[in-house]
Amino acid sequence: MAKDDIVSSTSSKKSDTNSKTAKKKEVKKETGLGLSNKKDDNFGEWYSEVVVNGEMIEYYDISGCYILRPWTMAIWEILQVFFDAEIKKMKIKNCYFPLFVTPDVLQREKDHVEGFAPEVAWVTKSGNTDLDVHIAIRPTSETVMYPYFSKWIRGHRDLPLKLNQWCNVVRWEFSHPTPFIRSREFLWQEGHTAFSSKEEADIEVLQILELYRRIYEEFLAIPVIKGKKSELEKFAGGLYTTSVEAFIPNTGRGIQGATSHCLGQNFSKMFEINFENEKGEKGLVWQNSWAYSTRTIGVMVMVHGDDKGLVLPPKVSSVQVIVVPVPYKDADTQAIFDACSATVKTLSEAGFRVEEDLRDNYSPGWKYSHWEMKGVPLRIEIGPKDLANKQVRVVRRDNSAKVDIPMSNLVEQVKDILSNIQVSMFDAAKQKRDACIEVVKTWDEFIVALNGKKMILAPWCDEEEVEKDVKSRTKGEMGAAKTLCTPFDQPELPGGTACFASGKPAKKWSYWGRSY
Ligand code: 86X
Repeated sequence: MAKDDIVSSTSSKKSDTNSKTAKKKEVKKETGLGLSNKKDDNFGEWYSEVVVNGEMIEYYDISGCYILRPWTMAIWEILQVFFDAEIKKMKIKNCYFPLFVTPDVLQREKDHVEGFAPEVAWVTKSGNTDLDVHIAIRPTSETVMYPYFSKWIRGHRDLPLKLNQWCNVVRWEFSHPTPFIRSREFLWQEGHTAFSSKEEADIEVLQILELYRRIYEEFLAIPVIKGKKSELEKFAGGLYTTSVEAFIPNTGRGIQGATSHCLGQNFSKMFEINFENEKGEKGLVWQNSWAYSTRTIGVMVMVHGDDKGLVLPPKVSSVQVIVVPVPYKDADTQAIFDACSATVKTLSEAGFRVEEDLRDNYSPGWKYSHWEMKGVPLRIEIGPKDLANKQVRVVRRDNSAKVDIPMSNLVEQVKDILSNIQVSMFDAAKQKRDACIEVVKTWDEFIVALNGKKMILAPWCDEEEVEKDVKSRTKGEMGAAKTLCTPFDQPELPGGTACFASGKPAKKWSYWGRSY
């Protein structure tokens, strides 16, 4: 984006076309602002463009790897502060294990690694020398951590052991990479806990899942469904998997938002994580593991973004309010700038994240587009008229609503508007998501709904063979349909209801659809 171009384009009158679209294109060409793809027309291209133009991501010269810019990291840190404080209340402690794993340790739990092996990245050299023993880069840390669980846990007094780490992991995926959603390196937290009883482990699985729900619903303003994964879709190394599932209306795909697993005693058998109980009897610990990743941010962009760019929920936006001076030709520019700075001072003292854009080489209109692209929830404009009337003009990013508010009442009103934005972004996303949910009873209805990009709620016999059959009967260019989850919140299932796919007696309602 060349600044000089912008200044000349806004001051010169070389535009000679009346066509609105041609004019728009010209602005785009000269300023680099605006998106050339529309969300509803070309979703994939729109997404790539919005994460870059919104200054969240920069592409890197390794496919599937992305630079996370400050605009992204600020969101990640807000989620991190929340989650970290919550798990500390649960007496979970942070730690850090090494990035590298020996082949030995990686393969200790063969069944767990087998299917994933092609995704593991290896260090094979130091300088020009081939390493005698190649070293793997962690794709997840079960095998890294559990040998030490075995060492550290002796008796019941060593339990529960509750650890978490904030780190990066590498999975060398070969399917189409997408910023945040499927990248070869990503950031996450991984929690790993060990208990003396299954009951304690079961409770924690749901406590963590509730925190994941809150991240999506309370922070990112995205509705999710809590539920249990099918045997086919669960983490194969574990006993059962719970998840929060989100939905992307534009693509008609479900997306796993975060997972909380009960591992049962599978890993404690493999890694010999034993303890002696009060009666002196030996037992195997019960384990959980759970994670959410930077994928959360991609889901947020996909759900809320629009044709003007990102739309950030106030709770996670690093800038909640942007103040823009609007100095007309003969106005007292200094007085307007002073009013902007005073507004910033008042709002930041009241605890809002607020910035002013006083750059003199950009026009107000350019700044509006810029901060809209970056998704700042609220814009405050201050011009000569506002100054005279002791008011500011406030413009919402989510619905473009404009109101004038008296400077005397600034803090209270901004607070109300921001919390209103947070709520209405969630409500709008929920309304859109709910409109995509289709209840079906038969195979024919299922196929119609699937082609209509729906998230399908269907009665199911809960047989693995039937799920495999649904997968193979729906596979094609768009990818096969599978179960997303069995929601904990089960609608009534009248006796005699048949499975939509097999016709056998249905055991439960499950969500089905294509997914990421
Ligand atoms: C599954 C399971 C589990 C701790 C979580 O979902 C929460 C946090 N881990 C992760 N998974 C793998 O086990 C895995 C293993 C290898 Cl070797 C790999 F290359 C990729 C993997 N991907 C996922």
